[in-house]
Amino acid sequence: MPANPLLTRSDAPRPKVGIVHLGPGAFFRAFNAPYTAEAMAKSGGDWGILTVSLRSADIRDKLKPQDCAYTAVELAPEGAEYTVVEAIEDILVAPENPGAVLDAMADPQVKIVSTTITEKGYCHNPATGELLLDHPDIAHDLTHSDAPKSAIGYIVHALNRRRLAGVAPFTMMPCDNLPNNGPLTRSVVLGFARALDADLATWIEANVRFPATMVDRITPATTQADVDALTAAQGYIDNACVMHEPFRQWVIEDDFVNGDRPDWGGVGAQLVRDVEAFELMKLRCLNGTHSTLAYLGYLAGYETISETVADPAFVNLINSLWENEITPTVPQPEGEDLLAYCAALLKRYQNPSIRHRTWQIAMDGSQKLPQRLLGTVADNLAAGRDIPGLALGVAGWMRYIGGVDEKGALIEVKDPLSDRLRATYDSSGDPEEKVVALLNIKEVFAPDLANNTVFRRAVTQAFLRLCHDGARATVQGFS
Ligand code: CS2
Repeated sequence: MPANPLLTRSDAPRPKVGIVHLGPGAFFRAFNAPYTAEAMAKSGGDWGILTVSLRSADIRDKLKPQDCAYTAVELAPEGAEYTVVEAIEDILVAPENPGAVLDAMADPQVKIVSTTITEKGYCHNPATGELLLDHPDIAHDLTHSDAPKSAIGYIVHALNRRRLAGVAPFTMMPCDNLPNNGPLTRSVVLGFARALDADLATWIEANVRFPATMVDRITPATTQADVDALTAAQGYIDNACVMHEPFRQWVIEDDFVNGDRPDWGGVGAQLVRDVEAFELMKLRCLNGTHSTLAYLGYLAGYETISETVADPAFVNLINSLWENEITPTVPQPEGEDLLAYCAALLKRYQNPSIRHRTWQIAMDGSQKLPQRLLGTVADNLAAGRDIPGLALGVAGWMRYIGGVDEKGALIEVKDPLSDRLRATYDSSGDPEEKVVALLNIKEVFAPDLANNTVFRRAVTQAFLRLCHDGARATVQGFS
């Protein structure tokens, strides 16, 4: 049998590059790039994307042989749909050629820089949102303007090049799951700029736009089995393919330098004045229950989200979370119905075609918990409401980062603070002491929350049940 050919790009006309996107991961290729490809197909414009990997050459090595074309595979319960996406014009690996990245970001033709760099990519304190000036990459980038390591370093040094060249700035559009991601990005960018050059900071403050966004599409990591299944279905090899659910929602604050942006609104994105209510809804209703299912589901022995919600006890837990602890803290965004939104979330989680690993969602919990669970906790405590489900989710994270599962097997805990978390867990004595020690980690728990007796007691009781009865029995006993 002849070997299957590699995916080849069509001979469609190539637009100029108008967007530099930092973070070429699966979510960007399942979400941002398809929206932009559709917007160009509908309304034209030079919105070709140059994407940049800040670390690894892996995705570059998969995309370049295909001339940056790839397949987005939509996995619905009833079957798969395949779309070849051709919005990426080129890809760079920043450590190989930082100058080329800075040149591209400083090019007047580039109007937007966007990011999917995960929560940890902003080099901020998750509990306070402040830039970590002592972060090794930030410290490096403040004295290496020609070869940054961090996204923030690239953004500020590129803006400085535009300022010095008399070129208008780009719009800085974050697309990560962070609360008020526009203002947060503005805060860390200005924090870096002020440490570098006061005049630059003043220029950025006056001229750069940081539109907030809410992004939503469940996109599990691509496996070799996914690549092989695509080859079997389509007859070509595509090592850069991505798998995603049918649902997508993009809410964008319509605030761009000179109004320059693709016609995303023409292909389903919502351009609004204020994204905050949509962000809160999504971060708390989706990501909050996602993380709760991830930690407790993993400990209960479930590999994926769909397997976890096949257990009625876990469905009971997240329904109780939505009804009693999450939606009471979420103002209903314009045009949304929160109860319908949560019911739709459960259907999305139950999609058997989406193999979204609990282990993948469990990553980087120290960067995720504040906006996914702890803000919700704080709002409930302030309103005098109990938080049994949220406390169980936090306790599940604490048990998970202990690094040993309920069968005694090691858990590969991926987190920027993993060493410190594990050391804190191991060096503290009995379960009550472990909870207190972990609550004292200020990058995750703001002191006033860590010292709240209602919260501390609820997390301790949940943690003790997890340690004594295990996750499955604890969730089954939840009411
Ligand atoms: C997930 C998110 O991995 C995770 O932390 O909770 O990636 C989630 O799938 C997306 O936010 C859905 O839009």
